[in-house]
Order: sequence, then structure tokens, then C-alpha cells
Amino acid sequence: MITFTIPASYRRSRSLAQLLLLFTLVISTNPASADDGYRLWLRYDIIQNTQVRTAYTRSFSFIANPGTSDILDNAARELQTGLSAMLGKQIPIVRTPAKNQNGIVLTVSGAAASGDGYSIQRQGENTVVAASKDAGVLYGSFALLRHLQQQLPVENAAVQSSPKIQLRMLNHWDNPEGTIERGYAGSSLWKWYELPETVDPRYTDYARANASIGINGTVVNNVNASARFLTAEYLHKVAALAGVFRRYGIKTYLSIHFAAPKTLGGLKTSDPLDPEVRKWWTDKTKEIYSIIPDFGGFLVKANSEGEPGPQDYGRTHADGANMLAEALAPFKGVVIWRAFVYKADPNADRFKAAYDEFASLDGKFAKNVIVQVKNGPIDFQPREPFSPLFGNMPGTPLGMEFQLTQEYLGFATHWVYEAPLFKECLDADTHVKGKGSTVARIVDGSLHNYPLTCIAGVANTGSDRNWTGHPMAQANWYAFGRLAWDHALSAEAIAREWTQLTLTTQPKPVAAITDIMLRSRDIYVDYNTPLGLSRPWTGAHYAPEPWQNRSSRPDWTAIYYHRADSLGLGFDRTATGSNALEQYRPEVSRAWANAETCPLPYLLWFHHIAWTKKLSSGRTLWDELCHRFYTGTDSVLWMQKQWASVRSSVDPAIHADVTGRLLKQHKEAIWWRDAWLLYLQPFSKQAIPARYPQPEGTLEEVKKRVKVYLMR
Ligand code: BDP
Repeated sequence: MITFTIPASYRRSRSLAQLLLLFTLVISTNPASADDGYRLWLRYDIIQNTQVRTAYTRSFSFIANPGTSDILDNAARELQTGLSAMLGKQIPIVRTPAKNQNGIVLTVSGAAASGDGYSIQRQGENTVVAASKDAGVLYGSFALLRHLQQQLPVENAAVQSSPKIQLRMLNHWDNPEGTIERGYAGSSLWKWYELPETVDPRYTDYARANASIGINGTVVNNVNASARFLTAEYLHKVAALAGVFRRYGIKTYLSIHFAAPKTLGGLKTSDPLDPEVRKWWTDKTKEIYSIIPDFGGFLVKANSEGEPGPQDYGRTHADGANMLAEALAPFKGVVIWRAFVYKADPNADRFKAAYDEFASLDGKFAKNVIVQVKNGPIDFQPREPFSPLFGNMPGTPLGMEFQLTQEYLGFATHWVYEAPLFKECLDADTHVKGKGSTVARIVDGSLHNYPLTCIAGVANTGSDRNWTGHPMAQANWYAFGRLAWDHALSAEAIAREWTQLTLTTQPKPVAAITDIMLRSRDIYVDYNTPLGLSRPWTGAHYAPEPWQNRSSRPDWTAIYYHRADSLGLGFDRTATGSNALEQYRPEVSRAWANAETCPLPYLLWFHHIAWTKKLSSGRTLWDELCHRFYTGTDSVLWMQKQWASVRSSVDPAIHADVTGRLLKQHKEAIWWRDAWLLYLQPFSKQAIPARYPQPEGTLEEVKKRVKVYLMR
């Protein structure tokens, strides 16, 4: 396997840069060589098309970097690495543009673009990348490289672009001992035991990848946070990471343990209104900034799933958040307070919990607090309606939390491109200020004039050589960053772009792969949780267990969610049930409250439907379920076929890897299909239509298999 990481110190040396170039030339001209996926979408393979290569060679004979910051140096170096590799010729970095030659000129100037934005312009024969901040020049440089990697004409490179959201972050759910909560790509990237003395060069490649898609913040530890991260020992480790990230315009944040004043500080309480507790946080925050001067702030999971919080002392979420906000304000740090809460109330509907706890607190949070809301009201399900909190807190900046790691989307085995899921939520219309009040316009601050805006993706990265376990899951990281920058981009455009950068530039295979990506999420939903079923019960979050009915709390069972009985299936959230629908505007709830007009993908989210009820598709509920489970499963065979058709255009190692995962995916789709249908059949009292192959085994056999799967 070919290794690409060369320590940063060596990368600067000319001889090694040349070696790297040679290396790149050798492997990229040899189609049989194996690609381990490490380079992500920053492959910079040599351009085979000689016409394009000649045109680029004529246009880019130098990179002028007049700046003196680490960020600008990294921008210039990235252009140099990328161009030299793509052109097969070392491109020099110079201080001032060479006369009578064409090149790239990096410029920082106030008027260039707003915020983190950039412009790329053709001035004479030069290509000028300009921004008002150094980070903007870095983003512009990556944008230019993206353009060239797609082999588009230099003349068309001109663009002006600014991000719509200010804080574009990854949330890592990484633990101090190196495990990752819900991580499926190896262990943590952060080698806590080696830090701060040893700084793995991979941290630089992580930062490069993020900067290339505009991500400018990272929370390095789990929201179920260990107080250990607030010790001086760990703060110095975090500072070493921050030292790498800052050179790519990325700020570092920490998840905090709300009870740290007690557990770490030895105080008697962690009550946010207690003066000693407040002083503890103020002192701790000062200490953090003395070690990490540009520290971003705190992410907080409080009074959620057993984590401590202000409610332990009869205080509100706002009391807790504002205490931390006060400590951070002098340093311009922010508090990102999560709205993922639900109580163990047997009569409550978990769907309503976040709204019930947070909506009444609107306007009560300090200026530097963002409330971070998961896209749906429950928990990162394969398909959920948007959270009703969006639109209902006009006086409090709401941030978006998406999950890139595929906790409910088949881990690193199933191929699910998530951009359609992100878009479905971002494009949803809340109607709070009339038609067009989309979730995206709430998150980007334009609808309610939020002073702070934030979007976060729960990271899917780990120590696996290819970063994300499933090679195609890299696209979810990529798509998140691109949408965080510009939520108006389409899922299709991003899929095409990612494929061209990562897999192949040949038009036919690009179209075939894009097609798989765009359909993959619906296919997964069909064999996993069709028609608005959900499955956030405890356990593996992987194996099917619709029969699971025992737990310490009702909302940690499967039957709580699907409510299958002899009459029908689904959770009645209309006025005759939990009435969760009243949390939405009438324009939204009206369409969903009527079982006749409710879109089929959301049907069982809101209705308990009789087994024999005829749906808008013309099939009965039972028939529609069978139809979805079987077509979803069969569609994985279609994915396999499509993927097989691109074999000659994709790196053989990556192709083989994905082929194997697709074989497993099909087996597991059958597993899901059979488990659900065998379990639901006795309730429906109907047979699986004879036109379908009958389940492979009995319900008892499937249950046994799941039991074995869940064994420790
Ligand atoms: C759930 C995960 C759990 C997380 C929790 C959260 O199963 O591991 O801690 O979300 O977001 O989806 O806090």
C-alpha cells in the first residue's frame, strides 16, 4: 500500500518535494496501483489529457504569496503541491509576480469578499485569489484547485463566494482513551497518550481536508464529556492539536462535563447560580485561554441521557448556558448548548421533548450562546421530519446538528450518501414567516437576523487509513462541508463534484456513481424503516429488533416507536394522539395531520394506520410495506450492478473494497426486511404476497441471529 503522509518538516525540503512529485507521477500513471483512500478528494493525480495539461502549464508558472502568515503559506503550499502533481512539473512559490509570466497571485485586501469569502479573478494572464482574511485566501486556493482537478477551463475559474453560515464545525465524539462513541472507522484520530510531545502529521492532513471544504471549527471530544479534558494535562494536549488546526483557519472547541466544578474542582455543587461555581468556570476559562489563545468555546450536553446539568439544581438550560457564556465572553468564546433532551416519562412523546423544554426559553440566552438542534425531533433517524424547534426560537440563534457518522444508517457497511437527507431538512419550509421560511434560512440567520450562526456535523472520521471506513462515506464529510458553506448547492452537484475529485473524471462512470449516490438513502430507508418507521431504541443501532419491548424506560424500547398492534402500525401524533403536530405551524401540520394527504415517507411518523387501509399509492398499508422492503432490498442488487459497471474507471483497491461492502449490504438488507415483515405479519394477519421470495427463515431464527450479533 502506498503511503502519502510525509512529515511537514520534510515536505518543505525541495528534494523531498521532488521525490513526492516523482512518486505521484509513478503511481498516477499506473492504473493498476492501489489507492488506499488516504488522499480523500485532494488526490491531485497527474492530468492525463495533454491539451488540458498544456493549457494549465501555460497559465500557472508561479504562485505569488506576498503574505507572511501560516495560513497564507499553507494556501501557497497547497497550490504548489496540487499544481506540481497535476502538471508533473514543480511550480515555484515566489514573493512577487514574475513579469511576462502567467501565474497565481494570492492577495489579502479588505474589499475582496465579505467574512471568510474569496474571489477568484482573471487579471490579465494572472489568476488572482483574493480575500479580506487569510483564511479566505486559503478557501479560494482550494476552490481553484477543485476547479482544476475537474479539468475545467481556466477562463471559467472566476467566482466570488462567501459562506452563508459563520461557524462550520465538526463535532467529534472522541473519548480520552481513544474510542469514539458511534465511530465506525477505527479509533480516535487524536493520540492522547502521545500528545502534546508527539504531533502526528495526520493532524495536518485532517486540517487540510477540512479547510478544503470551508470547515472552520472542530470540537475534539465527546458530548458525553469526560471532565479530564479540562485538566491542565489535557488542555496542553488539546493545545497541540489547536496549534496545527489554527494554521488552516480552524478553531478548537471542547465539550464540557457540566459537573466538573464538583468532580474536578472539589466543590460541593455545580449549581450554575452558585458564586463559587461561577468563579470556578471563570478561572478555568482563563486558564484555557492562557493555553489556547484562540479557543473557540464550549459544546454542552446537559440533562440529557443521564448527563449532569442545571436542572439537577432546579435551574434552567438558560441559567446553565449563561453562566458559561459569561466566563467566555471576555475572550469572544461561544457556548453551543445542545437541545437533544428527553425525559423518562412513560406518557410523554419524545418527539415533543426538545420543543417543550426549550421554546419557552427563547430570548433568555446570553448573546454568545447558540442552541444546537438535531435535524429531526428524535435522533438522527434514516428519515425524520424537521425539528419543530426550527422557527420557534426567533430570539435565540439555533445551530444545526447533522450526523455524518452513520449510527442509524448502516455504520461503515452500508453505502448511504447523506446530502439528500441534509437537503431535505434544510429545504423544509417552516412557514414561520410565510412561505419560503426554510430551515436553511433559520440556520443561516437570515430569517431572524441571528447574530451568530452555526452548523455542525458529528464526524465520521477515525484512524482507518481511508478516514471513514466505507470509502464512499468520505462523500458525507465532503457534502457536509460544501453545504455548510453554501446550503443552496444541490445534492447532485456535490455528488458529481466529489466523484470527479475522488474517483474518476470520466463522464459515464461519474454519472453512474452519482446515480447510486443520489438513490442510496431512499433505498436504505425502504429496506430499513419505510413509510416513516423509526428505530431509535437502545442496543446496537445496527441489527433489527422491532420486537424489543423491555428496558428501564419506555422510550428505549422498539415498540414505543412503531406501536404495531392488531389494528395497525405507526405513532398517532395528531390531535387524537400525542398532538406533537401542534408544535408546527398550521401550514405544515395541516398537510401532515391528514392521513389522506400526509406524504408517504412521513405517514407512520404521524399516524396509526390500519393494515388494510388503501394508501395514495393504491396499495394497502401491508402491501406497501412489503413492496418497500422488497424493492429496497432488490435495489441493493442494482447498486452492485451499477458499481460493477464502473470497474475499469475506478482504482481497483477502492473498487474491490466497495464491492465487498455492497455484498454485505444486500445480505443485511434481507435481514432487515425479513425481521420487520416476520415480526409485523402476525399483527397484520396477512401473508407476504406470493410474488415475493419468502423470508429466509422464521422469526425465531432471525431473533436468534440478532441475539448472537448483540453478544459481547
Ligand atoms: C444518540 C447516540 C448517543 C449520543 C446521543 C447524543 O446514540 O451515543 O450520545 O445521541 O447525541 O444518537 O448525545
